[in-house]
Amino acid sequence: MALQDKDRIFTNVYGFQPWNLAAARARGDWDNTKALMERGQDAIIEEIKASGLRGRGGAGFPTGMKWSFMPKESKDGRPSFLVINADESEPGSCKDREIIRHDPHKLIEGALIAGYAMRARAAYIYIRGEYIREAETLFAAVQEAYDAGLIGKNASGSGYDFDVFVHRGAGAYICGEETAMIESLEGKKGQPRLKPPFPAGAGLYGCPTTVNNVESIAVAPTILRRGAAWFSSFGRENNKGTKLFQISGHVNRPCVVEEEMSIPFSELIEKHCGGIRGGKDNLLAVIPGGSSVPLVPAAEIWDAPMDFDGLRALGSGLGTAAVIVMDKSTDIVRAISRLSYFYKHESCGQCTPCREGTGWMWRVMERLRTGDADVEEIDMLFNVTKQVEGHTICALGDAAAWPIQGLIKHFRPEIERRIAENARPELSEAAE
Ligand code: L3W
Ligand code: SF4
Repeated sequence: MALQDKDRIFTNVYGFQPWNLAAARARGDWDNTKALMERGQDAIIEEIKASGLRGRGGAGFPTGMKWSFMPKESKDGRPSFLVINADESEPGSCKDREIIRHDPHKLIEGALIAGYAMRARAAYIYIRGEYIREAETLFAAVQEAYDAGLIGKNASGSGYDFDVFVHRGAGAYICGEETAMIESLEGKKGQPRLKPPFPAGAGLYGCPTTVNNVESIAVAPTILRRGAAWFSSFGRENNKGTKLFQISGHVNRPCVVEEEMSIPFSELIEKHCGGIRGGKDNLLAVIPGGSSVPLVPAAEIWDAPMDFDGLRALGSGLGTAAVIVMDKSTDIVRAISRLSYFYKHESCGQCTPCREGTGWMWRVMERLRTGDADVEEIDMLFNVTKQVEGHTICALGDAAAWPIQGLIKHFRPEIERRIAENARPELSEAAE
């Protein structure tokens, strides 16, 4: 059953009301935050664990468990930090933008509560450089929260001191990777670190740090107010809660919508997007989780539950729930080749399989696009993706490999057709 309005967390996601503090308070934000904090740090973490919330930035790591990795006692006087990932750069992903535009106080209140639970001294919100207006809103909302005594010294009257800093990125996709983000915050070139150590052990300035996505933090106050049982009543085992889906591409009404986790793809599209452009039979394929996950052909996606396990079972993933819909007018080889160019462009270059492999994969993809390749190169390209996947410091290498693997797995005949037509142009002329 689809989500009802009363069960939506982001009630201002379309900006029908102002984002400011007075309007946010009228929507229930900052309502006796002190009482939430008085439940105690461990109780807050247990409630988030019990809710089943999994990270909303792509990896789906259990949020409460991540918070529990943070030390309860400071070692050598080192502070702990919360870093909030607002570097939303995944092609197709635009949900964190809507939260910051229209509901920034949910994020700031969530930062305080999460930061308090993990005993952090401050939160750093790292926002992508291209989000200029959103950054202005965020700076203004943070200032409102300081002026009202909600954050800063004795935040919300809790006796806990907590600062929130907003830091603007400079347009590099890789700074969305958590350790590259930490490097960038420290003023260095944004390049991922080897893990372990994970940030909870050694993160920002070498101090214990948790990096969470905007949506993961912004839902926390509502989960605490309405209870873990309420949140976990949505979705199914291991895939709980509500989720912001972002549907772009060939649907009649692209949108961002909060829905129940595990909603079938068909219901998401028919109910909120006015259906596929040209009707269901015109659907070619879908990239269901942002460009870093493999595409799924129309026949397989239609009835699939939109959650971590349902999409993994199809060889893809939920990622950030950025659903890219492609109808039969799409040149699918060109589309994936364009994504290959994106990953080549965004590779930070510090590991060889990614630095060399992304360029190699893109060049072969371009030859497949034009049909100017040998048929053996399809398998060779697949082998190259396997040499890159799992052999790099961060997940960008995997992200560059998986879309190509999905293309070859599901659309090999289309690639072969192009090569054959290029070798014998009279075939395509005869077809015209
Ligand atoms: C302590 C352990 N902490 C894991 C933590 C880790 C991180 C989180 C998940 O990549 C994915 C990527 C993109 N002790 C731990 C531990 N952790 N084991 O858990 O870690 P991980 O490595 O599974 O994922 P990741 O490196 O954070 C994120 C994918 O997301 N993605 C898109 C991303 C784009 C955006 C955006 O634009 N907003 O987020 C789409 O699929 O490919 O696979 O915090 O420290 N033993
Ligand atoms: Fe940089 Fe690519 Fe290596 Fe990630 S996989 S660290 S982006 S070179």
